[in-house]
Amino acid sequence: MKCRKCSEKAVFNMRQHKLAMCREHYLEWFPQQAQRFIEKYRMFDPQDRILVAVSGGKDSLALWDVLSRLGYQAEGLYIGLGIDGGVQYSASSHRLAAQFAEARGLHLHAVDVETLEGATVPTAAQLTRRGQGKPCSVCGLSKRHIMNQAALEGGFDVLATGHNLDDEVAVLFGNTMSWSVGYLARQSPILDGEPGLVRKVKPFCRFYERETAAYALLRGIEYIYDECPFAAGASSLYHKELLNRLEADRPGAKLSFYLSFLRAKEGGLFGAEQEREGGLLHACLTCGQPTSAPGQCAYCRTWSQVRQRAESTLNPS
Ligand code: Q46
Ligand code: ZN
Ligand code: ZN
Repeated sequence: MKCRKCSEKAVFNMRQHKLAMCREHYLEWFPQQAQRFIEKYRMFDPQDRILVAVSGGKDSLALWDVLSRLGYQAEGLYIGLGIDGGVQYSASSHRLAAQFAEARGLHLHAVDVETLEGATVPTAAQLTRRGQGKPCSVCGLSKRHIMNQAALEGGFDVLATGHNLDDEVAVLFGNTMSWSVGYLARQSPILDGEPGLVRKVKPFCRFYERETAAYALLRGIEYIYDECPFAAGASSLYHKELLNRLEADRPGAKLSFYLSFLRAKEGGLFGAEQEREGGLLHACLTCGQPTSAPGQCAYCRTWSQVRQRAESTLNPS
């Protein structure tokens, strides 16, 4: 197969776009596409300061690489969750993110959850029994809170995450299966900021996972191959498997599902009211971040419960 642009041997074929390219042209095409998406969804401008949430995986490192190549002012944020899982997941991903930043002279901010709150995410999940011992619920809420706080405190205009099309479509499919209208209404390439909440964007939301993986590989980016050990058995992985089968039979099915959804939303499918994050918001009494829960936000409530439980385990009365 030949490259569409130069007739050299193609190294990567995208059936869904009927497009094959050589290494050089793929590495040129990919950031150009990202720039198109950034402009199309009005994500940010060159003068904006961007905080990229970096997990050490291929998507977030590829995103940071692309934004830097495009000339954006992008700094990274790594959140240490304290997950080992027999593969030193957090330690390895932190090392790879730091190595990536150092090699390119980029600035990586790091927040360690255990240093901040006194316990790792898996310990917190055990102590609170939130999510039946699976740390994903404590993990998700902690990441959202810390990302928002770091972006606001650092004076960033926007927080960018590396979610790709496969991620977005799996979430869309899951939320459609359960008709979670509130979540569907807020699923978007951009979520506007409001007082106390930073603007969030997903510049890779139209790239297939294998496209971001090919980019990372061809750019020689070293990233963590292991999934988080707690991801096993997640329904999103099952949905991804189903959707991969659909895509294999009908190339382009995922992209068209996602784009049709965005078009329907633009057409007013959910109405303006539901697009606000979490209904009526007020400031959390402890941290000041906006929350719809009475009194404290879920993050502060969860972590104060963790501290209480840890204390009563250490000093049983
Ligand atoms: S939520 Fe769950 Fe992920 Fe946190 S504990 Fe791992 S799998 S990292 S996106
Ligand atoms: Zn070429
Ligand atoms: Zn709070």
